[in-house]
Amino acid sequence: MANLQTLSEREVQEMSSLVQSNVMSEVVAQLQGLLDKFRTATLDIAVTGESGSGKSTFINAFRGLGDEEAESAPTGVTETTKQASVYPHPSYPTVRLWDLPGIGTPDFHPQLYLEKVNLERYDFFIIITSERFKENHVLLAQSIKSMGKKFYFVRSKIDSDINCCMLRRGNNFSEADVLQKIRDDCVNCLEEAGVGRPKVFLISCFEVHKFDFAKLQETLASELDSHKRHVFLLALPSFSSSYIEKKKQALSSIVWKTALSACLAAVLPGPLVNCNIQTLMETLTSYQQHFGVDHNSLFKLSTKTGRSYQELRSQVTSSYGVELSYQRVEELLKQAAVGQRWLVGMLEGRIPFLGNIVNGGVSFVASYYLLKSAIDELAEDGKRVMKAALQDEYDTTETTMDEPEDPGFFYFD
Ligand SMILES: Nc1nc2c(ncn2[C@@H]2O[C@H](COP(=O)(O)OP(=O)(O)O)[C@@H](O)[C@H]2O)c(=O)[nH]1
Ligand SMILES: [Mg+2]
Repeated sequence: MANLQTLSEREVQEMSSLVQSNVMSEVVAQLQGLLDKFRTATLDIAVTGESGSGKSTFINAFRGLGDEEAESAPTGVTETTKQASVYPHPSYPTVRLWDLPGIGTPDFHPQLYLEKVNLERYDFFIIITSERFKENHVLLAQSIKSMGKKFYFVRSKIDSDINCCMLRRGNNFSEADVLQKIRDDCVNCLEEAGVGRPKVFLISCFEVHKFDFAKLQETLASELDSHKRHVFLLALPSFSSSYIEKKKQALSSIVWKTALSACLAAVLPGPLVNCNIQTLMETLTSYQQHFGVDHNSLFKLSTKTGRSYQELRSQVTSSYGVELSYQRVEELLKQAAVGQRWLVGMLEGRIPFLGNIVNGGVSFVASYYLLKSAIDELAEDGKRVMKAALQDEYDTTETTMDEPEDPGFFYFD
């Protein structure tokens, strides 16, 4: 069950100032505008490197796809195009990965290249190599930096390196030593070429749960601003419980805004009446998708992993994982309202009228409690589903990450 103590002092204060300083319709408009920013935030990630370095494979792995799916970027093909190709994330189309033309030609000119691929379009660049970093990588990184954008160095196909060493060295083999050697080599190469204190992520697109793939994603998330970070975190694949936790944190950080928006909209006159149930139903449906427990996600996962749909479905045991109807949400909301008297009391004391805004027996407290419980319980469902699907491959280590910063109510930029 959700712990309502999570409604922090700061959140109550923000809520109080917002509600007291504005007329209701303005509050609703501001809240909805703010939530829309989270929903519609775009993220454009450019992936560049030499032909054959693994750009297209990386783009597929990042989007949670294999190489052979309908929406996958073609891999193992020689690049002929000079244009960037765009690949939206299958579930979060505002997160787009761009497959950039190869940079290997001897007459490579970074500035012209960046103009041609339209540098301004991207939030940041991933520069991939499957061998040593060369002059072109460094020239490109310097140009990207001089034009005010960020880049990250990635060394791909680490699984191949490990396998080669294992074959060559037999029992004398230490994976940690091989990784350290590759890392040192990459860093030295870049330092010699004039890149100060480079950070290099070692990855395998065939074993994304190993090496630095998760670290790369965490680093990218931590360097994005709050709206972009929100959509980025939701787009992370669910193959480890640590990623599911991050999605949970991202959704929890805006849950009181979502609840407030739904319950205030319902007390305005006109066509918005009862939109709280509708909004809550839509929100709960989106939560099911975020945690991969809706019909479509389960079906896709079943096809991908060869586990039966029924087996995966049976892992979804929370009351929020069912098919949602208007009546069902109303019922859940009524249940949520029971036993939350203390919070109603607290809010009434602090924010007059908020605790008992009632529309058809529904209040902010019940909406908040419903959404918070749903996030917690669907996240647990999501973990059980992934564990059943991936079995030994499922990573249960839970790294902690600072809660995404809440932009608050007074920054409507
Ligand atoms: N072992 C291994 N092979 C990879 C990895 N990433 C890509 N490849 C292979 O490298 C080849 C080139 O990959 P591709 O993504 O088409 O490279 P691109 O030309 O940069 O887009 C393909 O045969 C991929 O299967 C990886 O992480 N590990
Ligand atoms: Mg390619």
